Amino acid sequence: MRADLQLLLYVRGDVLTVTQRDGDSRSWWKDAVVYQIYPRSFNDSTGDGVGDLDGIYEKRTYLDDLGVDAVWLTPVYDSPLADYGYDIRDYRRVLDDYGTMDDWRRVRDGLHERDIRLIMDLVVNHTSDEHEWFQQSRREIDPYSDYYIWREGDDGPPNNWNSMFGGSAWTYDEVRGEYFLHLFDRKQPDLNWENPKVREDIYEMMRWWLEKDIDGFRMDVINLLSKPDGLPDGHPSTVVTGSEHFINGPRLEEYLWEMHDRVLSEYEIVTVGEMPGISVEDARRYVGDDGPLDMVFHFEHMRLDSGDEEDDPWDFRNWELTDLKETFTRWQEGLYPDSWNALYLNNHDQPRQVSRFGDDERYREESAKLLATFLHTLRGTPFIYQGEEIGMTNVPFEGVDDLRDVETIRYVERMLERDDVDNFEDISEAVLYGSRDNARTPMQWSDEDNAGFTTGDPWLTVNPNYPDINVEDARTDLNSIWHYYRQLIDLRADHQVLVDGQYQPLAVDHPQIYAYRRKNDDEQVLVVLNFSSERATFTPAEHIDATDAQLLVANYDVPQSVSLEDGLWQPYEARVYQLVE
Ligand code: TEU
Repeated sequence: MRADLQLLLYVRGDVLTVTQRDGDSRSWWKDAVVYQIYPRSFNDSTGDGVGDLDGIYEKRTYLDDLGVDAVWLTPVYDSPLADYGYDIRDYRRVLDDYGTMDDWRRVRDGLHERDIRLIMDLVVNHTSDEHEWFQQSRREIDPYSDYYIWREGDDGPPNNWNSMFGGSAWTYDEVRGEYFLHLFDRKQPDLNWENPKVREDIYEMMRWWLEKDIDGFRMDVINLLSKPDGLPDGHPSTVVTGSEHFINGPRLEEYLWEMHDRVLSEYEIVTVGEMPGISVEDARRYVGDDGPLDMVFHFEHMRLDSGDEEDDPWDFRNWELTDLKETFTRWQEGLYPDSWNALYLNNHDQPRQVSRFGDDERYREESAKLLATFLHTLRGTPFIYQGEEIGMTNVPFEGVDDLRDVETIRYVERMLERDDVDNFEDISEAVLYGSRDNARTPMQWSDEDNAGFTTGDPWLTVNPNYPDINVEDARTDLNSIWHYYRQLIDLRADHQVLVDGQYQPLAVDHPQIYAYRRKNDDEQVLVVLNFSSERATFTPAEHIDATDAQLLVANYDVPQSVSLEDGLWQPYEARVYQLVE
């Protein structure tokens, strides 16, 4: 809906409030909790083993019951599925596997009727090589000849850039007799944003969706759009060679402002930029009250467990709590007060959060709740990834045949070419930990066959732990992770300080406890999280006066009378207190 038609008029008693996007510090998306749906694995309504739009429609009440305010739908567009939808063949069509545009409209309306907004994925750094533009471009048919980044290369690829999925970022196209750039898979050629016609076509496509009354865009790798003149070689020792040139490239800010002025500013929507490799300083230029976009997904906490091996992106090590604190603190402080964080601990590209930052065995329930407490008590907008609300875990895939994700498969292929790797077993530990497929196995609805996701053969194996971890059980058990998420969503709605209060870290050097205070003019809240499987001691009194603190939420059964001064914290214990001044 056009912003100028949508000056929202609320009549509350005799008070008339007018809210508008610009200059409105209380935008809806700041108060929102967003739920991310990976449609292929959410719910299959037809029995073909693949999730679909009708499947999402069937679960609209589920989303409402959980209490989320918006859904981010990862790509449902027509695609040959080389990267499961991040390779778009037709921007204005949904994938046949998922249904029709009418099914999409039903999902939208089903959500809107329940006051749940719909955020669509915008993938405009690249298209599929099966997109009509690329098909014309490789044949040098105008106006599409320069829609992609083509270069001659008699002696091999035009520069040393790597793809984010490993290997050269260039592939030779027999039809055109030139190389094209692809920062992701070879089936995902990068669009040439230097070409004003490309930009105009993209803006038109965005308007087409916005006129369908969607509520926002999550913008895929939006900080990779601009590539520098001359495409200079990258420093060979960077993790992804060339990334210093294509991350936040020279014209990025200009493109984002153009997109803002020509399209986004016309609508009452939210925009979330996914920005790999972004620093907090750079993020401030792109998101916030004075930036072209509203909020940012950064990746710094996703790298805390990365090892030092430059030629192995999945060289993992243990992450340290002090690093986690340092990273979150830098982003919490760095985006205060004018910019806004998109908060997440996992998504469709990352391992399951309870397996990565918690303990997915002995303390699965406790640590899943602790992570949930963390997510909902930071400044920013929490994003819940499907299955997180029941504590879904990483998956014991049995071999390469179980895997579907292009990044994982390319990684396995590359590693097997190395002399020091003989077979899959040599790298299975890293793959089982890091593969994106961990997050993509079907949603576990019940203990029925295939976790109630499908009556057919699921496209990706179901995690064998579904008889114990599923929505049906979680909803029956009032102490479950699911009910805890509901509680946290309500808590955030009731305490404005949790949304936008200032963040102040406490006890920064404590090796087990992550504690912080949130504060605004009216309220103060104390959050204490024991991020370890051992008991811990921590007395807030050393830092703040907690004498009359009121317990708001806890993941252990603690009586209200337990004094904070006892200072003893159980494994993965999380408590949130309201401080009385
Ligand atoms: O992801 C961007 C991205 O940086 C990923 O490559 C991520 O770092 C990696 O997968 C971690 O293992 C976005 C989408 O979310 C992802 O699904 C797509 O594959 C990618 O862009 C290309 O569109």
